[in-house]
Amino acid sequence: MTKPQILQMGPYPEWDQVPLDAQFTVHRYFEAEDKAGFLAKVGGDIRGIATRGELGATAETIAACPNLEVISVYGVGYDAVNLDACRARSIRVTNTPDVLTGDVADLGVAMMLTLSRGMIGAASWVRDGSWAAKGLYPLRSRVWGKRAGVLGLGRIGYEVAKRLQGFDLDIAYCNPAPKPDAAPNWRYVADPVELARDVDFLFVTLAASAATRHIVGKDVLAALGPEGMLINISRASNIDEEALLTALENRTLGSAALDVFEGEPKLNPRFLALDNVLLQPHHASGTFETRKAMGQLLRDNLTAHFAGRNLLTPVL
Ligand code: 8YV
Repeated sequence: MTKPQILQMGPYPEWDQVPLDAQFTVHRYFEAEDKAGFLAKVGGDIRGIATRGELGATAETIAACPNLEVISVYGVGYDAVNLDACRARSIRVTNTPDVLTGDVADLGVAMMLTLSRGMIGAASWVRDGSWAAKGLYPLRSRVWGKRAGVLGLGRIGYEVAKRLQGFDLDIAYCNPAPKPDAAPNWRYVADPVELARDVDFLFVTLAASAATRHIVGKDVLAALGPEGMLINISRASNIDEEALLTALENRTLGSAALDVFEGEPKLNPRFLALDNVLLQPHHASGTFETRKAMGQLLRDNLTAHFAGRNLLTPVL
C-alpha cells in the first residue's frame, strides 16, 4: 500500500522522525530553501500536515495543498493553524493536550521561584567568585504566603494553581466563568485587571485566540505594579509586548518570567538589556517524557485519520 504523503513543518527529535518516516512519505518543508517552489511541486500530493504548536499552518500553506485532509499539531496550542481555512475545506485538526500539562505547569512555577529568589544571579555569584570576594548574596523576596493569580483556569492553569497551593500561596483566578473543579479556596475574579490588582504573581495560562490577543495590556500591567511579577507560559500574543517592555523598563512592573515571545525564536533586543526578566526558550513542554508522548500522539492522530478511525484528540 502506498504511504500517505505528509508535509512536515519543523524538525522533531530522532525518536519521532524515524517512525514518522516509516509510516508516511514525509516532505520536509523546513529544509526547503525555496518554500514556494517546494509547495508548488509537492502540494498536490499532500494529505496531511505534521506541525508544531508555534509553527502551525498558514492559510497560504493550506491553500497550496488542495488535497489536504488533516493537520496534526505537536503541541496543545493550535492558534498558529488557520482554522478558518480548515473549516472552509473540512480539514481535520488535532493537537496534543493533557500529555504536556504537568510539565508546562512545573516550568511556570519553577520560573516564579527562580526569578523571585534570584537563582540565576546567585549561581553566577558562586561561579564568578563574588561569594568569596563580596560576601553574602543580596536578599530577595519571599514566595510562600504571597498572592497568586491564574489568568485562564484550563488544564494548565489548574495544574499551576494546584502546585501553588503547595507553596501556601493565596490563589485567585480569572476565567470566562467560575470553574466547578476549582478548589473552594481559589477566589474567582471576573476581570483580569482586578485579578492583577489583587496579586503578587500573575500566571498567564490562557489558550491563545483572537479574543485573548493582548488581554494582558497596559492596564493589567499597571495593576500588577512595581512589586508584581508576570509569568507567561502560554503564547506571546496574549500579552501586549510593547506595553510589557515599557513597563519593565520604567519599573512600573516589577519583573517578568517569559517562555514565549513575539517573532520567536528571535526576540526584541530590549528584553536582553533588562535585569528584571527571566527569559526561557519556549521549552515548557521540553522534557524527554512529555515530548515522546507528544510525538506518539501526533502520529497516533495521523494514523487514526488515514485508517478511517476516530481522531484521538480532535480540535476540528
Ligand atoms: C511546542 C507548544 O509545540 O504545546 C504547545 O502549544 O507551543 C509547545 O509544546 C513545543 O515547543 C514544540 O515545538
